[in-house]
Amino acid sequence: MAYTYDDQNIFAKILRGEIPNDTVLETDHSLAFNDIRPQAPIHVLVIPKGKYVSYDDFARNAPDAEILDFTRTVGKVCEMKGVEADGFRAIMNAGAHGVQEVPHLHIHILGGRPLGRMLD
Ligand code: DGP
Repeated sequence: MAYTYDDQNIFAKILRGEIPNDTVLETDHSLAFNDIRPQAPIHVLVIPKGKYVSYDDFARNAPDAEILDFTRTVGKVCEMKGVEADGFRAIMNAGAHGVQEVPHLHIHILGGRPLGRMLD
């Protein structure tokens, strides 16, 4: 499958510094920031700086260094936010069926309260 990246998506604008964000952590290849519409007391988005539409695009096409950096950044955010002891939820939406609003890969890290069952 060919992935077409939209340079005008909102996270591309955040990465270019065109709109502000509430940064939690920035690394060489990744950016973590608070979600503008938090669904839980802790709701952080982690994105790669590279142009990847979705997780499948990233997993198939990103260099190992970017995948490692992204993965480690998620871990660091969990540590910084203190969600490891009580637990958290990590979600990546993809495409129309996944109801992905922003077409730049992101993982939601949600925590700070019991989140309820998601799948039965
Ligand atoms: P998704 O449906 O997985 O694509 O979720 C996109 C998330 O992005 C949603 O929880 C709201 C968040 N979001 C949308 N626009 C902005 C923005 O301008 N700034 C921040 N920080 N978050 C945004």
